[in-house]
Amino acid sequence: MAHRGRLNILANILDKPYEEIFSEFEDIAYENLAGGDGDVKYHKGFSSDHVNRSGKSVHLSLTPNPSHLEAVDPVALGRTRAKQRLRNDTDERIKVVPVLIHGDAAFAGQGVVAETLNLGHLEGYRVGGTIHVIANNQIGFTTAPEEGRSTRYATEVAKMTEAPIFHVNAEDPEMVFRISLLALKFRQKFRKDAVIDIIGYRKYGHSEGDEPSFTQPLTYRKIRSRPSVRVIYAEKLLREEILTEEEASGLKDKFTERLRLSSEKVAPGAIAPTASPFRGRWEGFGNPYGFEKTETAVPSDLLHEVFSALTRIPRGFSIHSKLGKRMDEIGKASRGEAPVDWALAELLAFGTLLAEGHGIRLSGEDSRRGTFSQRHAVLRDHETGEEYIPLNNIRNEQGRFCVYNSMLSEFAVLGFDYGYSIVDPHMMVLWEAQFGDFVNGGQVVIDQFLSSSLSKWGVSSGIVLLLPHGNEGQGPEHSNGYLERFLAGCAGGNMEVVNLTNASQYFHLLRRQMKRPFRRPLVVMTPKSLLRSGFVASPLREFTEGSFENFIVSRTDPKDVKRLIFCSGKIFFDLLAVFEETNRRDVDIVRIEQLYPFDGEQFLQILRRYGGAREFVWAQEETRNRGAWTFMREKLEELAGIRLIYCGRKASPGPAGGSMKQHLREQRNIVSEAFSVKE
Ligand SMILES: Cc1ncc(C[n+]2csc(CCOP(=O)(O)OP(=O)(O)O)c2C)c(N)n1
Repeated sequence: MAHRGRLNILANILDKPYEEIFSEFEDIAYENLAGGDGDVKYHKGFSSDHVNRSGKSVHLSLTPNPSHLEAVDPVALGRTRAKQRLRNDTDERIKVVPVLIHGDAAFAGQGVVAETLNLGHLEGYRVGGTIHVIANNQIGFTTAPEEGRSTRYATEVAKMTEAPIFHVNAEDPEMVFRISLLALKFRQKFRKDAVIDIIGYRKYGHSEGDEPSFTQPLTYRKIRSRPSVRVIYAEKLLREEILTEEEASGLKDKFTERLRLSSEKVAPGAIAPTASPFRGRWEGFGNPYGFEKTETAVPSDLLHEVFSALTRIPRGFSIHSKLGKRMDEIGKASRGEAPVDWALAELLAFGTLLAEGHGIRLSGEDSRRGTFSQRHAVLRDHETGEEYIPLNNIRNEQGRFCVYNSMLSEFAVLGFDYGYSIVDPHMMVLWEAQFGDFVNGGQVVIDQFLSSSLSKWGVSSGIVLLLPHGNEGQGPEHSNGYLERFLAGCAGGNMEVVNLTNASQYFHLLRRQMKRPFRRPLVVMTPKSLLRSGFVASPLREFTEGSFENFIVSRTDPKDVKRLIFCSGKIFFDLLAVFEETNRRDVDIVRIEQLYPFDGEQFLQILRRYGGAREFVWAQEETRNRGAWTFMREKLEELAGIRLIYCGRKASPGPAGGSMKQHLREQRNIVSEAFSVKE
């Protein structure tokens, strides 16, 4: 919900104790936060069980939301869908109902509203209808309706889903109540959205303290002389002889007394500690980030069980002829006759996790086949169009693999998947960008939720972002997953950012994500042209032994090394070509696979092995103002007391140029400089 009325909802609908709310006003509750920086009181979530008069219990849960209006909409829907799954409510979707409370200006103005309306009825994202309540006070901060929308009603956008829209007078509480019931019944019966537009006014200025008559003098003159809804309603009840004067004022006095008593209780130490957010399914996942190695290798039997599921095609099912070749490749890899490429490593990670009982949800644009035709997670019968998902046919008892092609949106879909990920730590949730740069459209979700929700609200997520990244001469678009932006948001072990160079690393990374006693968002810069390349492919034994490595060094004998080249991701292969060609004994390349959290201790241990190294180079293919350079420079120089020489593209407004020739020339220059440049 929006900010306005939030404390009211927390106190009166969710029964959040007034003492707790008052203590937040006094800033006392900060002492009780479960770590992190916290947030202002009107952004926080809360859950409670409400027992009605007939003794039935309803669990109510308010999702924490940032100030960025409407950004929480898809998050709440994703959370709803995950909760429906946990309650086996995936057919009817009537046990968990999402309710979104909007402001009128935000509902008409924010594009994510339309995205969310569109999303909520698609396969993979369906929630059985959302109830939208517009707290329509006919103003947005100081902006009048005619300045804020081109339509008469604030609710026009909802017509796209053919939702019924009820416009109700806010001064008639009984009508609001009746319409709310009607909307709920409609939603439960038809499993579609319903919109309740409650039209009223804002009594005071924006944020209560503002002076509203600077901008709306006439409206506020009228509002000041208007009796409040409480007074209007009390008068009606008096007229209808439902209440007496004494009862009406008694109710008011009782409530004021309750507030007074609660506020008196607020003193340091008087408040019960805030309950840990790591309860229920999150029990045991409240640990801080740690670099301990996680066992992620799998027994050969398990690996082969997944291999055979990947190549087993149901009798009579005809696959596309080109996929027959892919099946042969998988067969060869399973026999150790060919290395395992990136796409196959991913399927093996998914398959082994599923066999171990984890559910997996992968969503993104064209993710079922894969943008680069690499994944083929869903096969289609070439004659009938019927679909078959090999990963759902590994063994009888296994987790379910849910893979969806999303609608063409990043904001709402990433928000939805993030919302899904905060419900169940045992389920793996992945969101994939078509190309890394489109993550732009989901930036609000990244800044306001993904990177900061643990610190602000104690809300953990293990969501995985797959962002195709790398300069390949394709021009300014399609080259960059905005690595630098993720790194700029890193602090306090809030998320992991990796840029990997081989398939088995990816396999161990994905498995590690589900095997640790904490959850953090994981941002993976993924390959494009290298997806099927032998460069990143790994031998089979690397899947049955070993684990994820933060750093990879090339030499076993570092004593002759005078120059160390640090890099991350795809540029390594260009460096490697020269390294092998020139057979330089005095140079080594250190791949930094996990950029954040950065294991400084392990890095120093590696550095100590290269006691003779005097020159340190950072090589990257990204432009100087992008990639990991600024982030790593400060880190490495401070940590190790070294000076780094930069070898990479010069700073530029765009992430890459438009010419392939220029791209190749620049790539060659970076590499030759990395081996030869002097400070
Ligand atoms: C995306 C975004 N832009 C701007 C703001 C600043 N802002 C806070 S409240 C508000 C007005 C919102 O009006 P409305 O949606 O009608 O809700 P109301 O505050 O009137 O309840 C604005 C512009 C914001 N919080 N989020």
